[in-house]
Amino acid sequence: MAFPKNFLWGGATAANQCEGAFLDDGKGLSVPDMLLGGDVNTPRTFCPTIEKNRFYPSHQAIDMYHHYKEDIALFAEMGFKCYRLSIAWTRILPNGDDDSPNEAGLAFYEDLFRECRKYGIEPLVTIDHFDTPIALIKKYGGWRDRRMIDAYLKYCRAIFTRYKDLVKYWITFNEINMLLHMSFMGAGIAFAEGEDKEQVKYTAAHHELLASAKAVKMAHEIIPDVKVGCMLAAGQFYPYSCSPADVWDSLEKDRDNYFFIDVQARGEYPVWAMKRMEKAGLNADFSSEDIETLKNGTVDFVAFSYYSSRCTTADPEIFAKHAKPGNAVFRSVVNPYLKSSEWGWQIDPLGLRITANTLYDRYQKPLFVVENGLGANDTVEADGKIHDPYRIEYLKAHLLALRDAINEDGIPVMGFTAWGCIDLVSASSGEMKKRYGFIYVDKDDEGKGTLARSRKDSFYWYKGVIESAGASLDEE
Ligand code: BGP
Repeated sequence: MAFPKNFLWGGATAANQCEGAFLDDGKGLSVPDMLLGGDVNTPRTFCPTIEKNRFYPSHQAIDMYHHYKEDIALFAEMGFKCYRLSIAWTRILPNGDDDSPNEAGLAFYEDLFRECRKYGIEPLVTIDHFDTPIALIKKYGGWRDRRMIDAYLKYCRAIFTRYKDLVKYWITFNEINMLLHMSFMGAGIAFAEGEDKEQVKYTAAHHELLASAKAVKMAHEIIPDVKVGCMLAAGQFYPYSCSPADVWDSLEKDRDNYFFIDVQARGEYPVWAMKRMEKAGLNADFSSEDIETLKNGTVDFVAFSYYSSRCTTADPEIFAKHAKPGNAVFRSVVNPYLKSSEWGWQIDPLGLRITANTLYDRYQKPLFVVENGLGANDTVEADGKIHDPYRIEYLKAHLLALRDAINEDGIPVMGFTAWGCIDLVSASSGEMKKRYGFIYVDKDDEGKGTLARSRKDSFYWYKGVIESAGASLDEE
């Protein structure tokens, strides 16, 4: 059984994880430029000034800034119909809110989009992928300040106007719900001592939701036939047991994340969120104008990343006993029914079908799987080959589950872009060795390597999947 005819098969990357060239052609600094590397147990640390002799993984990354033609040619060889990438806000507006955009930055992406189109590859562009400009953090303290909305819209206007004939698919914020879990990476927010964190987070969330709604409206005014989506870091919370308290706990944890998409897809805050905020004494600084803005800026599709399901319990003792080790972003307990990756991410293909069904039941908008994949250590053999059956196995199982969601459950899914289709810097750990790619990049965690690209076994496998519209998944 095949996937739909116009299914957008492809891969996904983010500017700060692959481009490098962090100061070239007038680019300004953004959050990832100041992050040092970590590892599976150690979160990345922010370094407020750039210091010599320290290694910043994103400064060179895989230098896609200078390799994009070669990389897009490889994507085309695999048969990509779509390439999800992000624009670096500070290549366009180096200070985040400059009055006129930086022509060199605009020209870079224009060339890149033309290169995609040359091969019939549809660009899908994330406007802000964990990329808050440092200048705006200094000026406003990140998204806690309402003036961020105008800065973001200035940036949107510049890119919508310039690329209106080249880009028809957009996502306003990468994994918007990450703001609650990684506030600095997600929204440029550092907390002062004793500050009410919840108040700051929900204020920032309100600002991002308004910015997103206004951007959706603006895109529809400027770009003919445009489709604009929101994006969730998805993965259903399962109750650790069938105790009602665990079920309630999982429902509440899911709501924390769905909250954002509830607003972006339906145009209003859900009742439970209003109640919860009222009880917590949180003030979202609503005006009737805000209410109108949210109503008029609902998205055309719901995009999501899916790596794993999550698991939770209301019992603090059980939680402590089974808590996931490492620096997991979502606090979760280990699900005893699932295996884990080398980085402790649990592998649950059926969870993708469950998540897709839940999202569609909730929103009735077309879905787009814009990230999925396995981060793993790869070995280059003496003959230069890279055998990665584990990656193929992971992706195959997830694509089969997605195909069931489409063909068995009837859910409209626009496409699938595998995360890190070319090896890149890990967002959570800054490592290179946590590789997701079909294309191997010769670069290590100390920054050494030739940057040469080579095809892994999964490269040929994915090419076959796309060529057969998914029919090859039925082969042994
Ligand atoms: C998502 C981010 C990506 C990406 C991916 C994998 O949260 O949108 O930027 O990196 O996760 O995570 P990691 O790189 O930490 O393995």
